[in-house]
Amino acid sequence: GKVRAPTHIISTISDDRGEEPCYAGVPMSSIVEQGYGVGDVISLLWFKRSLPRYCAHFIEICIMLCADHGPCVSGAHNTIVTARAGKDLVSSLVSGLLTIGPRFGGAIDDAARYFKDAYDRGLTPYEFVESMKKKGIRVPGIGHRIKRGDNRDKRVELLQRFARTHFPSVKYMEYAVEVETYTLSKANNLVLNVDGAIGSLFLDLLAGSGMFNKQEIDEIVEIGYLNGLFVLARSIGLIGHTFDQKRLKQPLYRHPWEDVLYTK
Ligand code: Q5B
Repeated sequence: GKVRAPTHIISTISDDRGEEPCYAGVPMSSIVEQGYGVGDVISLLWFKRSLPRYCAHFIEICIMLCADHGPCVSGAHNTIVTARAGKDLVSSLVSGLLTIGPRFGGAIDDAARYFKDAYDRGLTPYEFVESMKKKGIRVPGIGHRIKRGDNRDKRVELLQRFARTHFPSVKYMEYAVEVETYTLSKANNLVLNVDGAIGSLFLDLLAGSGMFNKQEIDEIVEIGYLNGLFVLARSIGLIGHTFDQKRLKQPLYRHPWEDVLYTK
């Protein structure tokens, strides 16, 4: 019989060999003609399955909410400086993307990991936060540079409102809110931030949609899919900042001496 030469790559999410590309087995004509959205495409290519409409809609809301947060945040700042140095679109984009990490935008996976572990082990918010403090770890998903207890992040409220209306259960998000109540009693800047809201709500999506078994949920949380939402979303804004600087013909950026403390 025929002997198949060993392959060098295994791929399970898409197939371009036929008349039309397929994402997780769904042909492009169905995706276009049946009105799939970006959330559905992410469901197919990241989770390898079609998710219920409210899940795909939630993913789309995350993408829209995180697409940009002004020129002053780390990512946009890097992108603007790079574009003004005359670099191309991809260089400007990746220089912004490279700032995404544990402090800025890339705390979603760790928020999901720590909130899940704490909730599943039945820790009270006090026990959770104080155990993190003892270990010298900042609670991922908590804290913001400009948002405060008396100036909450509207994006978080919008995500919470959507989930309370459409999700079968929001137990992880409610736990994150209890954690926030405790952290806010310690300091006014320790709000539940957009990373923490997405991290906790995605746990609710995974646990409540009936589309994932326990092993799959653990694998998604362990691998860390969720920072991908911020990376994907913020790319939209960073590309916009690149075009903006080019359109405005902005010169090379040089930081003003007055804003640097030169000291020995
Ligand atoms: N403290 C976000 O810090 C920030 C604490 C904490 C316990 C915490 C900080 C943090 C976890 C990572 C996280 C996502 C670095 C943020 C985002 C997207 C964005 C961005 C934008 C967008 C801010 C003051 C005192 C200190 C600290 C204590 C702070 N956070 N304790 N757990 N989580 N959070 N990142 O303001 O006693 O004085 O030493 O790392 O979730 O990135 O818009 O900008 O869309 O672009 O620099 O929204 O919270 O505060 O460092 O001066 O700390 O609070 O230990 O205590 P700050 P610091 P003490 S959303």
